[in-house]
Amino acid sequence: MQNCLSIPRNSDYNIRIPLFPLFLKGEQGGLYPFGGSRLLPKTCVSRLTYGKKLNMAMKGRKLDSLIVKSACRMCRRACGIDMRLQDGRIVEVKGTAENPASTGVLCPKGRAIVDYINSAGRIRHPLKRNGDSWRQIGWDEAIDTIAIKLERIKREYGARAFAVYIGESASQCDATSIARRFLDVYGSPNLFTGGSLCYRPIPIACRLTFGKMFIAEPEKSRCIVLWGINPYHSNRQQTTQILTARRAGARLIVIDPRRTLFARRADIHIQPKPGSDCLLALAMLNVIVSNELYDKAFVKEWTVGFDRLKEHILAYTPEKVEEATGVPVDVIEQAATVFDTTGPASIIPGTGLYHQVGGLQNIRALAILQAITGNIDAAGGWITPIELHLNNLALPEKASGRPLGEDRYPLFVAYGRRLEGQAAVLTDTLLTEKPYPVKTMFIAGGNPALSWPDSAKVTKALQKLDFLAVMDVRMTETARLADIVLPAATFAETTELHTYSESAIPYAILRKKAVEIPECLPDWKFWLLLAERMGYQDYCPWSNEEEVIDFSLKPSGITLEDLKKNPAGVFYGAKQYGTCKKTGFPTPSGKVELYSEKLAELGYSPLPVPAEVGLRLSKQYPLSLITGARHLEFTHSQFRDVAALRQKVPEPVAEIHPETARRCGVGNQLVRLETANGRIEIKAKLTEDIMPGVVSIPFGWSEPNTNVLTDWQTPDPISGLPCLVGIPCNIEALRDTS
Ligand SMILES: Nc1nc2c(c(=O)[nH]1)N[C@H]1C(S)=C(S)[C@@H](COP(=O)(O)OP(=O)(O)OC[C@H]3O[C@@H](n4cnc5c(=O)[nH]c(N)nc54)[C@H](O)[C@@H]3O)O[C@H]1N2
Ligand SMILES: Nc1nc2c(c(=O)[nH]1)N[C@H]1C(S)=C(S)[C@@H](COP(=O)(O)OP(=O)(O)OC[C@H]3O[C@@H](n4cnc5c(=O)[nH]c(N)nc54)[C@H](O)[C@@H]3O)O[C@H]1N2
Ligand code: SF4
Ligand SMILES: [Mo]
Repeated sequence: MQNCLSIPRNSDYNIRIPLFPLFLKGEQGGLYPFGGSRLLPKTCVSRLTYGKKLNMAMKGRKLDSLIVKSACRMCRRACGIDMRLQDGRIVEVKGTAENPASTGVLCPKGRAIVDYINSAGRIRHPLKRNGDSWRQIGWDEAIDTIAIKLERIKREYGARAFAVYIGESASQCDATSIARRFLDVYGSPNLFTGGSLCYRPIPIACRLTFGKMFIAEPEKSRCIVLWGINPYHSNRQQTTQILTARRAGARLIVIDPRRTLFARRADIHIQPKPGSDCLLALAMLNVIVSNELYDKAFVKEWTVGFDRLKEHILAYTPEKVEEATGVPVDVIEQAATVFDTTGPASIIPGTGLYHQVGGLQNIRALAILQAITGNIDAAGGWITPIELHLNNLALPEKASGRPLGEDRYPLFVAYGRRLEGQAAVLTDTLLTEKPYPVKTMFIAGGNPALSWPDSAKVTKALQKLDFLAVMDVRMTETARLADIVLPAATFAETTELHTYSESAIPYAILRKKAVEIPECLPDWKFWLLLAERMGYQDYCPWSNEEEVIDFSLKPSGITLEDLKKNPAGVFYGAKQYGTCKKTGFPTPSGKVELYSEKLAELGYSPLPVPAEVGLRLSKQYPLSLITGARHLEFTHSQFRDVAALRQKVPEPVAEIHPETARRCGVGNQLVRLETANGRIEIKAKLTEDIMPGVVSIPFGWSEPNTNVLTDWQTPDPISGLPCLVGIPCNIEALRDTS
């Protein structure tokens, strides 16, 4: 391991950022800076000793410009932040210049942290349902009530009748593994996370193909393909990397039915019909293979199943997929050739791809594209994320049996270090009590009443529970259904460990407690309190966050002290290229598995095939609906109550091409949008930035709630992720609001 406390000498991370910040016009208007204005310093050792200063502040001493260096958690990117404290309050937040992932830049959400922390909507006390209203209670009573319920449920129905869902937000702060530990002791296998709807097809497809995870390294690519992803809104750090590569001359291909900001600046913008991407990828493979453009040496030495792949893709010529994808033959040929001949190249896939029926096969197709062009385990292609080796807070033994969903989605359930349920089956289980009753749930860091497909059904299912406890920072649509609501601390009110393993930067930082709201507790604290009340303290031996972090860090080679001494974070390793070519790929064959025996064994197609229900428009529902386009200003259902952000995006709109609008008889006005699952009313916005025949709506708004229109009945058959794009719909005019 490298010396972890300074930037490696041959620094990959010492990226020169342009002197003048680059401004981009946002898709919803407004100018946002991208890129900092400085050279990253050689060392991350900060001038401030965090612990000492914070202790002084906590003792109430006035410190005029106390800066706490931490990492933002308004989304999962963890940009470095300098929080300025005055009189025990955060008064200003700026980007940390020396953070290598964010280089001193914050997005609008990060710049609104002060408003978020202090927002009027914060829950500040535990609440207990009292008919239609809430009664303020103390933590003792809340924990007591939950403990008594859990004891009774276990007696009457068995421990597996208790399920826990940890959504995207709390999964970023280790609440998942502490909850796992609690469930192990209690005896229930039914832990679910946001992974049920998010991202997981990518690591699963990588593991099937390469035996392990790979991620793109766009900053060193000569050709970047943004496929079903819109990083300008969803990943600010990646945006900077792409722009850096672009400035150095990288080619850019965007594959998206919408003309996103990057699409406008791309060399090639392909607009496939939603849900047709697998066909498109197979046709690109066809062009590359039939023109013998692939990396012959790599294919020969490092792959298995190439002959079968070759035979399989014969049927998918550009001519044959032209109609189904809507992409002209010459465009497919051009994209395939540019991708293949402009190495190193990296495809970055997003929700537009894995929120399809067939999402996992889509990612497999892209993994194969990367592999046969030799863009695996190589700089600027897909590279190995450098994980920090940490202790898992969950108990090591698999104590509590098989979770729900294992029979249908075995690859999903078995993906992690511990088994995890697939929530795709949970709503039905709650309603039907099959295969067995689940009577009690605890939900933290997620808002499934709004973020899971088929909201009407989810709401009914959550209402049917004997008991529901929700922990959140604000009163959400899900919390409103609960019997007990617990006030969560935000990331500025607790200390937690963050590592940047997803961003190819081997960097770790402590998110730090800067302020305190007396009754708002961090998630880990809730689990420890509950464990203590239930007599499980021997299994949960920690009493504060530092002990928890210390335990996690034990095998890593860095210590809590290192992190405290370096409040802007530390490097813990160096990027690696070409290691698999030395040691072999960790698959059964030791090679890249273009043909997957594992998929064949489980009864799935061993080579990527398009989903049968991919394109299923009808006379009744002639348009294709894509849901979920991210707003730069919000994270899923959060921050609509933060005024500075809401001002920028006051309301949701349905994007529709003027030609389609004309055909449907609608203008810029209120419309009714309907799918087989439900209908909503929303304002239409006519724009040429979307392909004809497609309607795009965001999600996370309570009014209208997009997930009234979606369902979890036809998920991806391998991963269980819901289909949230390419949904047949129709649109009709309501009254005129223009
Ligand atoms: N600001 C902000 N950032 C976020 C989040 C947030 O809520 N807000 N959420 C975070 C999370 S958890 C996630 S999962 C990521 C998601 O990040 P992204 O994947 O970037 O999410 P989207 O903005 O929905 O971008 C998906 C793109 O796919 C396109 N698309 C839709 N259907 C299809 C299709 O059939 N084929 C193709 N090729 N493209 C299609 C859409 O037009 C859209 O531009 O963002 C993360 N970052
Ligand atoms: N139609 C449609 N539906 C989708 C998607 C889509 O594209 N289209 N995307 C899907 C995807 S990719 C995802 S990831 C999910 C996201 O869905 P969710 O995981 O439900 O995400 P959020 O709405 O951000 O809910 C997070 C909640 O956690 C709370 N919170 C924040 N910090 C903390 C904390 O430290 N502790 C606790 N206890 N709570 C905290 C927030 O206030 C918020 O209420 O939605 C999915 N649903
Ligand atoms: S991208 Fe924005 S919200 Fe996400 S961590 Fe960075 S500053 Fe915070
Ligand atoms: Mo997600």
